[in-house]
Amino acid sequence: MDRETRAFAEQHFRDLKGQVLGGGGQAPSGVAFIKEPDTFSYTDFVKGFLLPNLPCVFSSAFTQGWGSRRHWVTPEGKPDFEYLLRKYGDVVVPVANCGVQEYNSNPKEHMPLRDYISYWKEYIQRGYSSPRGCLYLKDWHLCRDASAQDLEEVFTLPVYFSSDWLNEFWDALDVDDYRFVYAGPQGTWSPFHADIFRSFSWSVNICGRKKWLFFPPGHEDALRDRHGSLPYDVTSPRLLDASLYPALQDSHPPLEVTQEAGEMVFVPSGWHHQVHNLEDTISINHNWVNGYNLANMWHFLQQELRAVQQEVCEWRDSMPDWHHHCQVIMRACSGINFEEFYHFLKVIAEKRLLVLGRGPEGVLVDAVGLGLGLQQAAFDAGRLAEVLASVIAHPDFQRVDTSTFSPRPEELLQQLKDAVVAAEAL
Ligand SMILES: O=C(O)CCC(=O)C(=O)O
Ligand SMILES: [Fe+2]
Repeated sequence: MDRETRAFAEQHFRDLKGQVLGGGGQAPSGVAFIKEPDTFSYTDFVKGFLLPNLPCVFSSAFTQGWGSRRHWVTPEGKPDFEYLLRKYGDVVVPVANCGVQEYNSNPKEHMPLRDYISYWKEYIQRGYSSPRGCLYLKDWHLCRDASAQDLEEVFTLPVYFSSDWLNEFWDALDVDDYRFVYAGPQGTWSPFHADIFRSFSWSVNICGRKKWLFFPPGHEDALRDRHGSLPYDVTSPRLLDASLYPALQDSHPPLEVTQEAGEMVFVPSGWHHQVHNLEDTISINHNWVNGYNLANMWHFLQQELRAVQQEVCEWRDSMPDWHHHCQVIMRACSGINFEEFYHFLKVIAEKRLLVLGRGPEGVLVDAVGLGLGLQQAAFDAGRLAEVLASVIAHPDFQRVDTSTFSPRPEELLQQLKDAVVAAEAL
């Protein structure tokens, strides 16, 4: 990030006055297609897509050099099953059954990739059907199963997506990540959803094609049924039944995108989407959060807590540690609670403080191994300070026992504020 981009982004957030990135309201008439890597800078991405929170598609020229595009694909553009078997046949992968709805997703089982590929080959031979149903390999954490050297061969993180705090945090803890491979025959699909924690995502087709149906934030509300639930499949004819979906006449058609082989889709924060594989397809998908959508994540966590509190409100007066239980339930349902969110902010903030504290020479040494420039660190510190201030002011965070936290949240906030002031001159 350069100085000018930082100034532009900081002004954008000042103008928002604490509101989250939108992209809602009037739907754009189409999704931009970016052709030329040489003429599209990080600043162009920030101004055109990250800040306005709008989707876009990058041409296959952006992923030209990726090893997976050479090795995982046959000359005919099909998945190279033999290569994948040799390389990853024994790895156990998660597989969802697209034909079975369990709440708003599909039941998952685990099997060695070898077995999934046997299934896939047989599915093709039988003319794209199987008594086992339509199985989709989803959320395979390849980065956990392959060596770093191997991964260098697979893909290169595009600069546009390089500020990725979710994976930075989980890598620091060494427990999880949000980097996935999806693979499945024509007809596999992902039900209607918005991404975890209102993260951004990016998705590259290594081979095959996907159809994306996008709804800007808020537009999903017109698709709710009479109980307020979101549909599982927005293409279902059930949605035309006005007694089931009373607001449907107010809905807008989705923005439709066909993603070709090698192309990269940017999914903005809080946009609901549904995705269909139009051919046998393998993709790499990452979820990511950074200074641009951090406030969206925090906003989402507050909504999640309110939903839990509403759900269990009848025990509020009779249960002494009701608030604590709400946090426990929230963690079970959403994967994170307020305490863990603070921990996330802390881990990310401390690295920025280290870089900023060291000054320009420190960045050259970069012993934190972040490749984090001063302008990026300064921007991040500003975003962290804004959201941390809001966390500290939240009554439910004030109920969390922070006495053992190091540093204490107020201390961390002060450090961030000091760093932001010191970084103004950078
Ligand atoms: O490719 C798919 O099936 C789903 C991808 C997705 O939802 C995402 O990348 O956010
Ligand atoms: Fe998604």
